[in-house]
Amino acid sequence: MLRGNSGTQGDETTKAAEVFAIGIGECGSNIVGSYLKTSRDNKLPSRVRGYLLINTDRADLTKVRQKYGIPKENTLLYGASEIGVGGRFMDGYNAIMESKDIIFDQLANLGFEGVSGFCIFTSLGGGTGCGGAPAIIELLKQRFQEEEGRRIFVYVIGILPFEGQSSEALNSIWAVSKLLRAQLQERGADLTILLSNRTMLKRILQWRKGESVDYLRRELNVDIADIDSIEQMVPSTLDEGGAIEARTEQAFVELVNPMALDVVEAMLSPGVWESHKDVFPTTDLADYSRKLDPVVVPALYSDVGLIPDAGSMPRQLKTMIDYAVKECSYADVGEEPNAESVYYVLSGPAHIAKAEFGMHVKESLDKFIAPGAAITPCYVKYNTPDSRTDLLLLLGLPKIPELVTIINEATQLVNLHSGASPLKQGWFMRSKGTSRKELVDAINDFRELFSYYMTPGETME
Ligand SMILES: Nc1nc2c(ncn2[C@@H]2O[C@H](COP(=O)(O)OP(=O)(O)OP(=O)(O)O)[C@@H](O)[C@H]2O)c(=O)[nH]1
Ligand SMILES: [Mg+2]
Repeated sequence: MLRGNSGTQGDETTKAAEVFAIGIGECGSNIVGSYLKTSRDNKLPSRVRGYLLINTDRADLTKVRQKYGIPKENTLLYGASEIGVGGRFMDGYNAIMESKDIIFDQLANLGFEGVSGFCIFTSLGGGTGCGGAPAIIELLKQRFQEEEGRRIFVYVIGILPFEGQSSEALNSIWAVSKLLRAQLQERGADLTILLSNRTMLKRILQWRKGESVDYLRRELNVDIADIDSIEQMVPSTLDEGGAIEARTEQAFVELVNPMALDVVEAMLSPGVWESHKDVFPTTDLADYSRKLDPVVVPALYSDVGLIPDAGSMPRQLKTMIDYAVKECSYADVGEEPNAESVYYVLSGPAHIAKAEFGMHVKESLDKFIAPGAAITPCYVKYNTPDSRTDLLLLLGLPKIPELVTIINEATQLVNLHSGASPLKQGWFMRSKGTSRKELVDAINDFRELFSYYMTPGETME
């Protein structure tokens, strides 16, 4: 009997997709590192076979190892500089390409052969991760799809910058455009999941007002009178070059990282085997990319107070969806995201996480999606009556108003450094490692992809 049970579990585990996690650069390494530190028994969920944290910055890698207790073999220093690439993303891109062999050797030592997919964690505003992520994806796709003829999925969990980081806005635009263009050649990310530091910070400040004020007051040793003054801090801590003061940024990052981890956990959850839960239909990480558009914004509403006995369930579900879309998204999608696809995961006790509610969920989602958009449900039913109810929404290609700000910040920066003189244009090569043209093309890609924000014909020359 016992053997029979464990046999079933074993079969389940081998059937379902296994993934490998890669954290690249400082942000990517921190996110994976803090995930490990906060997860049960310091272990990865059963579907995650292994992980590797890589960086071009020796000091940052050492810091991450110490902070999160990461074994040495799960980290790799690569590239020529040892001090990072300072936001020069083309150097980040080239460093991966030049270190292909040592990266793949280490991945092989950690058992990456045979996995179904990869999750790459990175910021989109730096250099090592922003430039390195598209490069490593190209290499992984080449290796598995072109050389072995085996399809793999690659997800990028990309962090958009805080407000007022114009140089990072430009990097982010380049990275997303690069990932999408590479996808046309089957060498890009299958899903780019956008989490925005500015939105996460906004949410945290709203939800945990008192706690956040106390924390920032302590960390920054400043007198914060109320929540409004924190919201003013972002602009007021910008120096003349437009960069947030490092200390403030660090404090913000510590505030938002737990929120980033929650969504990763929620996405993995349906595929993780647990004795007291049923998932319908069977869902694992690989399914998301089959049903969603390539750019995704998640929304996570945790601990939803749904009470079937207390009044109209359709109305309660509608309130839940409204709140999730408008208040719980990880990049602000505004009131009318007009998403082109949606995946939802409703988890909770048996009387709540049930397919019968699907019709109402669908009706409630209607005003947030484009006509004809596909909706894919998943129910995670816990056989413990007091389990919490959570709703995860994955919105495929939604409108993202904050991208307008990002596009404008990036455009301003490009204009600032444009001029007839080659000396002036030297800025692009010096600080990004690429030409002005490549950046202008990336901005124009964005304008087209998210064209609903732009007036027609508004492209850069
Ligand atoms: N949410 C979150 N954002 C972070 C974290 N660390 C850095 N960032 C953000 O990431 C961006 C900077 O990117 P990094 O990850 O530091 O850059 P990198 O990939 O190490 O590249 P270089 O330092 O340029 O070599 C900024 O927008 C930071 O605010 C983190 O732990 N969590
Ligand atoms: Mg770095």
